[in-house]
Amino acid sequence: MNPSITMPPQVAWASGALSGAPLIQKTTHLGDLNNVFADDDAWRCCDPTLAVYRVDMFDTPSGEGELYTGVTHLNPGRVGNEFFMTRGHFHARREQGEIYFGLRGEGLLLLQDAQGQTRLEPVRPGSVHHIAGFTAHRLINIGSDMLSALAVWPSVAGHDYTALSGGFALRVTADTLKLMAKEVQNG
Ligand code: PAN
Ligand code: ZN
Repeated sequence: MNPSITMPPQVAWASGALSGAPLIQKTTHLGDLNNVFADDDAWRCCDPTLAVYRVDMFDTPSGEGELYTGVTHLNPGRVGNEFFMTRGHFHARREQGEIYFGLRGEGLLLLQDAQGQTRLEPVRPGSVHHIAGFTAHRLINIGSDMLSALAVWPSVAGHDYTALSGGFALRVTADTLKLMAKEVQNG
């Protein structure tokens, strides 16, 4: 009997481009990110039609046990002193985790647990990030090029954007990077 062969879809590791299967794409513009950046005056002065990030997802089945695969492409930029970032969320089903893989660019993954404790992981090509359940997550682009990261998550996880609509407990600006550099120097 001949083996049945199916060609899988592809991710181009260097760019994060997805191909070979139907996609769902969603672009988030600055105008969509009301109350996300700390400096509201700076946000109001920005062009609301400017694209901040785009998520490309394979259009795969949803339901218990199914996984989604998507790539976030986050543009470089700032609102005031704060770097461009995704809105960030807890999963609606809090126990559901997720894996991120850095593909290109230079960024940070901001993680915040249910008690409000935060930590940062550098996102670079090849980095692997295990986002445990009950952990809010946000990507931040601290470089001057596009940041792209691949994500795989349970389709049932859902997104809760309201729990942290008042903001994450940590904001990342150029000053934060200086402090981080000092910390690395001091070991
Ligand atoms: C990612 C995020 C993506 C966009 O696919 O949804 O980076 O970020 P926001 O959803 O916070 O706007 C993911 O974490 N999915 O669960
Ligand atoms: Zn998520």
